[in-house]
Amino acid sequence: MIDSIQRRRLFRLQAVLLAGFIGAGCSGGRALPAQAQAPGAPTPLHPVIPAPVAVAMAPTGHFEVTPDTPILVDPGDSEAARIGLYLANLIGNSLETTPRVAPAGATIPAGAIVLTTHGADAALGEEGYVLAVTPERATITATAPAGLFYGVQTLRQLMPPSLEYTAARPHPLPIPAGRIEDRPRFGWRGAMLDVSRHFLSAEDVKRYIDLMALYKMNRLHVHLSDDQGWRIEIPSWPNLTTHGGSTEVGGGSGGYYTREAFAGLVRYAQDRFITLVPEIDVPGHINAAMASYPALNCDDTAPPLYTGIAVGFSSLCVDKDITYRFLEDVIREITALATGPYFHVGGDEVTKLTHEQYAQFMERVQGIAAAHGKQPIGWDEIAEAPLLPTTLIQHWRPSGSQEAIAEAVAGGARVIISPANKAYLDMKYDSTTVLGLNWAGYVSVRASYEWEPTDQIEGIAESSIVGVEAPLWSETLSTLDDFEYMAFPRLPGIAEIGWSPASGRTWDEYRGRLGAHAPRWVALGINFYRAPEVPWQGN
Ligand code: TNX
Repeated sequence: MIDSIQRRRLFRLQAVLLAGFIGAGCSGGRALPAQAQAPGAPTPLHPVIPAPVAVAMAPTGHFEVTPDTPILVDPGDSEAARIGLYLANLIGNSLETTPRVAPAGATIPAGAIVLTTHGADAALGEEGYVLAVTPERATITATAPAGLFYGVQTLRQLMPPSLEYTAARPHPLPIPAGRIEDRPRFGWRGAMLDVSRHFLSAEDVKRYIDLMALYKMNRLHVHLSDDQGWRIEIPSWPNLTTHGGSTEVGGGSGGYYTREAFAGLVRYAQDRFITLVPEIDVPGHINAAMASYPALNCDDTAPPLYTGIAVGFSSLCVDKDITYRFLEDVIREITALATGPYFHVGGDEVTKLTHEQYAQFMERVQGIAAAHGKQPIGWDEIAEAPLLPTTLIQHWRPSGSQEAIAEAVAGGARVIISPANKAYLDMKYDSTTVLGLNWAGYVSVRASYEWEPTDQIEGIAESSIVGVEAPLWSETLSTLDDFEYMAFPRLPGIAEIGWSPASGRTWDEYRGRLGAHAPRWVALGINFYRAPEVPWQGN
């Protein structure tokens, strides 16, 4: 619990230091070392995205990471040791040797990087951290492993972008001296991958997870089924994948995750403090399953597989018992693997049912998710059905369901904010973008950054918002390169909206920081869109 004294302390620090990092000619702030600036771009005082709550860079001085720099962790803290190793492996890319991770002794020697929970202020919460860098040492202090991990991501962004090259090329690794105190605004900082319209391999999803982690995102929602493909093995209903997973938009060969591969994704994400949120979209968007089992259809006739991009044409047969046995099996088998607290039941774009049929069905499917110990989530149409007290509503239609959402919120429901005209990464940047769709309009990098979660639903209080999410639908995306091109540079902006304080966020300041990430993305091999509105740095 954060007591009021701690809260006041944190706010005082915020007020003082926020003014320091955002105000242009602030005292104590300093420009980053020699990096070319595009004309007209404000010089970023630091490159960190999402912007931390409070940054005070020292006017001079830095800590130099060398092959002899140890990473010291609290004795017996195995999570801190694991995070230390993650940092050591990153640094190891850039040095000839990987730094050693060791338990800290009673006195901390000069020249160390330290990860510790000792003396951490409870007001930081589980995800907050303090990073203090002096010429003698770099110390990350947090109350919990997630905070240490996020402190490591900030430290990483303060090191040269060349850190990210995986082939060893020894070079200096200075970290500018200063102090950062940070904690997230929202607990849900999500991204969604549509692996149904086009399948992404587990390796590709892991890559996306790694990129999310760099920006302190903590929820990966995976859209595992839709009309065009069923992507997760369900042993009690094997045709779902052998038939329903055998194609994708455009007629390619599709694919699916075996149980082992899916469990591997859950673990990989969890190791990076990202909770995997599985979605099985029902009762619509379900042609792949109906094509796999005639019995799921009201007329007992399986439709053909579908490889187009229309929506709204399929629905489960809500009057049949087998429909609910199917859901029970699917949800049981998936929740046995997805160990996080959520299960997304979809519920969007249903045109084949009456309102009563839809409402009854959504009530029942929420009950099945809850019976497996999961908090149900539904796209915003679900607000028109009876809700369980735990159900989260995922807002997506810029002007849809507003009244129903407001009413549900008045009744205590909480909302994930992902407005299609701002947070949908599959919207084209502008009329020249070859990939993507534009039904919600063009979404420039600026438009995807310059909005407030609390302004999306009339009258909603911040306390009713769990956070934000950036969905990436894949009707038009077939390779990881395509996914990256749409996500970068917009994904980090959504991460910042989810993490950073609303006050002080401006496009003009942000675009300078964003531009500073280009060399890092080049080093990481990200296929990003060099939007002309951003002053990209370096090569
Ligand atoms: C709407 S967002 C859909 C998806 C499409 C997406 C394309 C939502 C809940 N439904 O089925 O893929 O638009 O942007």
